[in-house]
Amino acid sequence: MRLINCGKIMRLLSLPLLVGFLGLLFACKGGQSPAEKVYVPPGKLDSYYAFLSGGHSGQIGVFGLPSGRLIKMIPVFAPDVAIGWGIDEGSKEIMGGYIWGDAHHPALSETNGDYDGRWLFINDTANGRIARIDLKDFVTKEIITLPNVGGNHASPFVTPNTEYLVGATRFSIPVPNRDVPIETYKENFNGVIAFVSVDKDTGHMENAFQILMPPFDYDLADAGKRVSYGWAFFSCYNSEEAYKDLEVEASQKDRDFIAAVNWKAAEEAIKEGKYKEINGVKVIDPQEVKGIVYFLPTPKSPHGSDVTPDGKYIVGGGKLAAVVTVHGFEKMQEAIKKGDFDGEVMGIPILKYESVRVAEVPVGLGPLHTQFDDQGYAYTSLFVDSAIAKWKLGTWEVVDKIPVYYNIGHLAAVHGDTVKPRGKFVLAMNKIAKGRYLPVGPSHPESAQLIDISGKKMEMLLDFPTPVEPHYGQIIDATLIKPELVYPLDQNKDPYAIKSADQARVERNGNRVDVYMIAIRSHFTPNILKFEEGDNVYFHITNLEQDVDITHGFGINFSNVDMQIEPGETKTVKWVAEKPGIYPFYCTNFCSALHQEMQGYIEVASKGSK
Ligand SMILES: [Cu+2]
Repeated sequence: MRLINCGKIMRLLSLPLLVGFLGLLFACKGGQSPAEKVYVPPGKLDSYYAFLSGGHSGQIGVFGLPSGRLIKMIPVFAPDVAIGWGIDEGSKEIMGGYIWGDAHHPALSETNGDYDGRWLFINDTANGRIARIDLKDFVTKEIITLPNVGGNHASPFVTPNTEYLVGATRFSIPVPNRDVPIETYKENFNGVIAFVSVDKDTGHMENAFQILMPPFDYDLADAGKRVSYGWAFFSCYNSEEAYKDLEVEASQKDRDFIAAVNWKAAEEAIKEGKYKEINGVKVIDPQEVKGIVYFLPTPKSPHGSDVTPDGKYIVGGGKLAAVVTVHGFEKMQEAIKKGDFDGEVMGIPILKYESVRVAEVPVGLGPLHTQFDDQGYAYTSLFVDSAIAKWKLGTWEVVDKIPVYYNIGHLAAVHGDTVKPRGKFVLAMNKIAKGRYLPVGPSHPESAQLIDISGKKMEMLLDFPTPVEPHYGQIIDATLIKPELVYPLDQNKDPYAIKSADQARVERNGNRVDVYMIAIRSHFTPNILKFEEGDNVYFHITNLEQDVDITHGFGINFSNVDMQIEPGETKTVKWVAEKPGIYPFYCTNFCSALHQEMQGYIEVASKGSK
């Protein structure tokens, strides 16, 4: 008996002892366990927003950090039937006829080189576009096409006061595009570097100017900041100018380039009329206008082109190299002044490698992208090594390395590409997540890993799956974003808005029928509608609610019509009365205890029967 009692006591004691021991261990290590560092208790909010691109889903994922919780998918280039993105007339017009886009690089707007929480921009690599999302309501407001840009990849990185977003060609094409033999690639194809201006009050985007470039593949970019303000830096590969079998043919040379563009000088050239217009855009030809662009030789097929927070250095990540190359902005200026060139391509001087290079940092294999913290350290993703290297700016020594799982592409630190990085965390965006999550068939999710960078050694905290495909991310302090939680009804300026049930009505003009409808818990007015076969019906629905989170939906049976209408918002959707019959419609977004009763009927009479 005594023995059994003893065993029981030991077992009862062992768990608290173990917990106590582990607690002591973490306390000695400086406080919290990884779980505690990412735990956000029920009812509490995350401290950071992470915006991760959704790749060829054409969307953007909004995650909370440090928890890694997915909060929202923002539809941008692709339809979203829940919200009605691509279904209602307004969003259809913004999407411009395409139903897909390849969303790669989210870029937050900046003021004085730091994120200001106003807008989020993202490129479409496939169809040469940039979209603007307003962070007041996390809705895509505008999509602009960049003419002459074949595959807009190095985009839309912002200049320090969001004067411009940049764009650049990944797949060179003839400019203007025309039918020429592909074999005449070197003679007839061009890259283009594009600058899109952003209105500082409205965010409205316009094609400002472009620079004609050799037919290389332009990859990523970063704007100069502080001392290098007025410049932008674009990595490019395929300086071999190959048009087939790129895997081999575009990997021949030891060095490709980072193109340094003096956008202030380009602005002057435009003012002086030194451009020709191609497809409605002012295009500068560097063979005719000197001093706008220079090439910095960079090994080897560089991907990342990242400017340090002080603006003094440009870090090139040569994805087939074992080092990152650090160029000095000051050295570059001196070399330009001295004419320290090593030939030229298409009128663009190539600066001597030794004259611009400050350091080669042996970070490891396959360096892609570099971010920065608030302590003078840089963090470089290593695709081949599946790791992140931490290294010191100035001494150029590698001080730490952490494995990630695996094949990391990009990484994002908190305000990690601004003049004021916040440190805290770096997020690894990994391309392949074999076996990392519960299996769901052959298509695996991608994977993000959150790493604590506040200490001397990096510490892995958390894995979470991400939708297709987080090429690139931005992490911003949550206090800088203050979204509107309802649209004030009294400020609703939609031409089809109505502000009360008495204004609800049906107006007919030939076979066009306009229905002015309201939605409020838990009914639509009107909710019995009669049309004739062949009528084109435009439903203009205003959600009269002013309470937070009382969104209504509007879906019509036997059709492709569904959309959400937010409190205080008006949306228009077109529906064609194609076939006689009865068509129920209903609220698709749960709104109240009587949500199920929020419905109506449409009667369509056969043509000429009434
Ligand atoms: Cu409802």
